[in-house]
Amino acid sequence: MDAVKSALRGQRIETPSWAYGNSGTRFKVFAQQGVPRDPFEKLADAAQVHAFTGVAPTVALHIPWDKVGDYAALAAHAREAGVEIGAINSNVFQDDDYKLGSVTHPDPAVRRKALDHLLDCVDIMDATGSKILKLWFSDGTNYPGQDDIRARQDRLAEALAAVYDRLGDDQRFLLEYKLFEPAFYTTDVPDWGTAYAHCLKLGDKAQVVVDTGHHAPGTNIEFIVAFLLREGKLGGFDFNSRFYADDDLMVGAADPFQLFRIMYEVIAGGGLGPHVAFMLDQCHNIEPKVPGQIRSVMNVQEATAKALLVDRDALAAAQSAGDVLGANAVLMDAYNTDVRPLLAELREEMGLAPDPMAAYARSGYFEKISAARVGGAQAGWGA
Ligand code: PSV
Ligand code: MN
Repeated sequence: MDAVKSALRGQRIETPSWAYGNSGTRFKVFAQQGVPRDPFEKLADAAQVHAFTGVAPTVALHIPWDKVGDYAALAAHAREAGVEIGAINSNVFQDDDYKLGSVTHPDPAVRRKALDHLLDCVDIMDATGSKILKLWFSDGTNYPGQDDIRARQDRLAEALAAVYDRLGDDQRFLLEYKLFEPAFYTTDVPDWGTAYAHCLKLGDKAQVVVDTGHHAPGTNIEFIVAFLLREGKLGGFDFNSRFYADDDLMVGAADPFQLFRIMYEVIAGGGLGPHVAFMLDQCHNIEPKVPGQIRSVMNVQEATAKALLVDRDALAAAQSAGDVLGANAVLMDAYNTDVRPLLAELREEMGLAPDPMAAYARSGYFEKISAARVGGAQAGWGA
């Protein structure tokens, strides 16, 4: 039990700055009370999630949504609030120039513009101390014949190599794949295999990030996790939950069993450590933001705790004996364990309240920001 607790105490879960702003769907973005007006206020909210959970000490930025004049000052502000800047997420999907793609666009001038943005993001990493650049490209085509599939791969490879060469020794990039959307016919990085192949060519500082919402229904994500970890190419996760496509719901909400299976593979593959970044990429359309993040962090902790409880010796014995039902029972025993008392105890040992949701509600923070953050433009997904 001590080993389980120590692993849970050391776990780090990164929250995304964009989760604290208003969000919605293409149909409606819903405004909420107390929403941050700038990146500084987003960091203040993220610091609350860390204060109540004790395991969310870093915050991912999205550029240009979190553009500021002085990134060193932003990093200093984060530290004062009790958190640090985590991954820098590039954004080459919201400019009119990118209608036909960014780094894979047929026009070299647009490709140059996109690459310059990615290189700027590395400058921001230098200024903030961030070690991870997250690359997701909306690039693809909508119609057969629209562009040359192979040429687009060449352009992608060229851009990735240029970014790779710019990285410092202790920096890395994580390439994110997504099955479809916004392109519908071809996507230039549609799956883990494509991301893996590009990263493999480049070297150790290029790894794959698994966004749990970016697969076809029924995909065995834990297999992908096991494979990438074995190859040293699992750089991190964008955790969220989905019922249909890229729903961006709270991680573990739709399918906690899947999250458990993923965490089991992470642990079995030795991935529960700083070399795999556990990031949340989700938006809270209808639920309040800070508690939404706290709940997600707790969901990841619960799945991790259950996965840590798997009796690995009993499992290995059942597996080597060909005991199909016995092996499955070992896994299910761990999954069916109520780990909430264990986590409550751990939090008390860490000097935290046993129930972070209740403690946050009692803290009065929401009432405070609702009263203080009046006027100005609320931050939102895409702004
Ligand atoms: C794309 O769907 C994505 O998962 C990428 O990580 C983006 O940066 C993020 O969503 C924006 O929420
Ligand atoms: Mn993502």
